[in-house]
Formats: sequence, C-alpha cells, structure tokens
Amino acid sequence: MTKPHFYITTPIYYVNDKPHIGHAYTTIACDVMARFKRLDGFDVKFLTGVDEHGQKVYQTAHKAGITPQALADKVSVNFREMNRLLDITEDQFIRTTEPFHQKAAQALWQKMADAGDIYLGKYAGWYSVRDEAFFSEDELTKDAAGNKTAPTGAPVEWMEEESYFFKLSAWGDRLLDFYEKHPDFIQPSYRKNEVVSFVKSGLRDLSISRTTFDWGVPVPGDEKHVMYVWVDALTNYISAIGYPNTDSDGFKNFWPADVHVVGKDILRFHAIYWPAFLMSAGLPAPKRVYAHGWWMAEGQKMSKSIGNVISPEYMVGKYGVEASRYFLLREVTFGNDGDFSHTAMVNRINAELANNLGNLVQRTLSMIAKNCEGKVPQPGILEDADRELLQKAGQQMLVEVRDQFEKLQFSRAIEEFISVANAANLYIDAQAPWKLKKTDPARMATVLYVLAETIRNLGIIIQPFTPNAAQKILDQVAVGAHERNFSFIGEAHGLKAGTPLPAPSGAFPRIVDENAEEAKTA
Ligand code: ME8
Repeated sequence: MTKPHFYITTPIYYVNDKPHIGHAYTTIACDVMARFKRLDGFDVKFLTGVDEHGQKVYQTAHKAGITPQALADKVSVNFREMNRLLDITEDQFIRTTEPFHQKAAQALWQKMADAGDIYLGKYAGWYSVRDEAFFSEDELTKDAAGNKTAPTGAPVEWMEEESYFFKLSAWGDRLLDFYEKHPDFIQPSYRKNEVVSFVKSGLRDLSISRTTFDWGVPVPGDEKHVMYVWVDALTNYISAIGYPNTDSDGFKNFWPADVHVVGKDILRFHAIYWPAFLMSAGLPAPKRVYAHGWWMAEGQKMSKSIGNVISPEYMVGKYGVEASRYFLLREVTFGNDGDFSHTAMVNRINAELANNLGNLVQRTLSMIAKNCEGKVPQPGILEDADRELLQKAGQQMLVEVRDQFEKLQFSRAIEEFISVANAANLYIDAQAPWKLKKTDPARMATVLYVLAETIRNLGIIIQPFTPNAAQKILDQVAVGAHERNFSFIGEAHGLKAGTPLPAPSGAFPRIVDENAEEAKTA
C-alpha cells in the first residue's frame, strides 16, 4: 500500500547573520510535525535551507570584506549545524545558489513571462534592505530622528531603476476568490483578515528585478537584471521537489505542499505573492500557509544592540535539546507571540517533564524492578479504573493529539498527553501499589502493568517533541524499534507479561534553578 504524502517547509533563512531561537523555533515546529506524520504513516518531505541572494546578503558580505558566496558558504554551515544541534530531521537542506534551484527560478520566471504577467518598466519608490521589501509612501512611519522607516522599523532608501514588473494588480480578484474557495489557506484564521484587507485595498505591480547589484539569479534573456530575491527564494519550495519537471515523482507526490510554516513577518510574501506567481505559471497554490508569532527574550525584542539575542547553542547548552524543543512549542499557542525567560523554562520543564512525566516513569519502573523481578508484570482481571486509564492513554489520546496536530496546535497536543500522565499519577496514588504489595500482590501486578502500558503509549506519542527521552523510555519498557510508530498505540499491542526490562534510569532530569539557588545562599 502506498503511503499518503505530506510536504512541510520552513522559510529559507537569510545567510546575513547567525541563527537564533526565532529560526530554531520555526525549524523545530516543522521537525515535530514531520516526525509526527512519519510516525503516523505518511511519506514525508521536510524541506528547510537558506536564502543566499539579495541585497541584504550582498551588503553584509561587502561590509565584512568577503564575497557573498564566501559569506553564504560560511553561514549556511551555521544553519546546518543548528539542525544537528536540535535533532532536526530535514529531508533536504536547500541553498538558493545551487544550480538546479537557479534553473528552476528561471523556468518559473519564463512561465510567468509567457503568461503575459511580466513587463519591463521603471521602479521609483522606497525599499527596505533589511526586509527585502518595497513599501508605498503611506505605509512608512518616522523614527525618533525623523527618518522614514518601514512598518518594521527598518530604514528605507529611495530606489529608482529599470526593473521588470509582475502584474500583481491584475491578480487581486483572483486572489480574493482563491481565499474564499480555500478558507483554510491562511492560518491561524485571525491572520487572514489582514491579508484580505491588504489585497482589497488594491495591489500594485511588483518590481521583480534589480540592476544595481549582481548577487542573484540572472533574469532569463536579460542578464543585466537579477531577480528580486523573493521570486528566487519562494521558488525553493518547488525547485526542491523537481520543478520545472512537473512529471517528476517529487513534484507529483509533494505538490501542492501541505503547509508552509512561516513567521508572521513574512506572511504577505507567502499568502499574496506566492499564490499569484504560481497561478500565473499555471501551478496550484500550496494548501496552507501557517504564520506563527514572534519570540522576545525576557520581555524585550531580541536585538544585537541590546545584546539579548538567544542563540540555539546557548539554549541547548543551558537546558539540553529535549527541554529546549519542548519548551518552545509548549510555552506559547502556535500563532501567538512568546517570551523566552529562564523562569518560565525552569517552571515548565520541572513541572511537566520532570515532576509529572519523569516521576511517573521513575516511580513505576522502580517498583517493577523491585517487586516484579524486573519483568513486565502479569495483569489479572481489569477493574473499571484500569480500563479507564488504558483507554485514555490509548486510541483516545492518539485521536485527540492527532486532531491538534492537524491544526498545528502543538501546545494543545502536549496538554492532551500531559493530562494522561496526570491521570496516571492520580491512579498510582489512588491504587497505592506499594500497599498492595503485602495485601494483594496479584492486584499490585495488574496496577503496575496498567502503568507500564500507559508509559509505553506516552513514550510513543512524545517522540516528535523529545525524541531522545522517548527513546530512553521506550527502551526501558523493552519496546522494539519497529513497534514505535503510532499504529502500536493502544491495547491491541500491549506489553507482554514476563518480558525482562532493563534497569530503570531517569529520562527527564530536573533543571536546577541557579537564580533560586543564588537567592537561597544570598
Ligand atoms: O525572511 N520569533 O529570512 P529570515 C519567531 N529569507 N520567529 C522568528 C524570529 C523571532 N524573533 N526571528 C526569525 C526571511 N524568525 C526570508 C524567507 S522564505 C521563501 C524566505 C523566523 O532569515 C520566522 O520563521 O529573516 C521568520 O519568518 C523567519 O525566521 C525569517 O527568517
């Protein structure tokens, strides 16, 4: 039986700077989703990579006294290393300087030109290099010194040059029609309004080539122009799967993409320009664009000048990869803005991973080691409380977690399995297996069996978030490597009584709160 396909992408990140937790966030979210879908029986393509062209990269390289290619070579390695550090399982890491990608961008351009959507003109207007975006006069504001700035606060410069244009103005009604027919295209739904009203306010033709620098993909047939970096960058989503060969397996299996996950800063490019380019070229638009929120650090915008930029190395060095992955997706509803704070991290990890889940595993497995000869206990006849917990931890949990994943609601998905761990902890307290040891050892064995089963199911479901801790847990209940996908969740695949178990060891260490320790000793 062929598996259903699932295609998920991160934005491709500019190579003008090192990665920080904002980049880590999007990539981790996509990784968790990709792992979830693989475990749920899908053939997944998970794409990430770097955006290497454009004026911003060109200027950064120039300032550093190196070529843009040398800068791209160096910084793209930092992004790949970030992925190894965070246990990211991307299927492909694309670089826009790769020849196959450049050919694909030229092919897409040619299709749009053949459709009559590209013309040569002259651009005169404002440009923000930091945003790599054009702004109209009425979108600009002024900074404290009275300089014009983009809505993001970035400086703008006046640009006047010959340029090719994409006839975006002709696409307004077709885009509005598309949004109406595909109500789930823009998510979360509350972000849809801002896109729709921008389109309704009237789209202007988009300048899509530059002549004042040459760091980009040459425009086919007119090589003194390079493509506007966003035309080049957006094409990565199709070049990676074989475009322009639309008959290739990659393209046939994976286009249209199931979801482009992006930060809210770049929703406009993905929800307006990208579907217009694709439709112009006769290609279907992606199924969904999901825009998540923005991370700050300890209540402040992260910026180099404040010096509060949190790097993935710092985060993982201090808290470990599992805690970092978990925290970022747990702390904030996907879509909302978040604040990275030490206190929030310590509280979240200690309460949910160490005390709740970790304790459940630790308590149960050490009781089994001590009282059941270190083997999966033999259950007797199940009582209502046993059946209730097994059901909650079985198919019911899978259905609820899956439902949240369909909506990319990672924190809600976590709530579902944390509530199962809570229920299991309450069950231990109510059943008090340590007392049953003397009074009713057969009943104790049943209770410990039900708990071990709950732990097996939890170990399987948490894999996307905390893959290493999940592995440790599943090893401890002797679940084979081929029995770890979601089809093994539930009672039909329960643990076999008598299976020897390895000696228990903790899966979720507590984080020592240095601040609190300092306060104590002060
Ligand atoms: O925009 N909080 O690249 P980029 C949350 N090359 N997410 C953040 C973040 C923060 N503080 N900072 C960055 C580009 N991100 C283009 C994309 S796609 C065809 C081209 C994440 O390096 C978030 O995903 O500026 C955001 O959209 C992205 O990094 C911007 O990365």
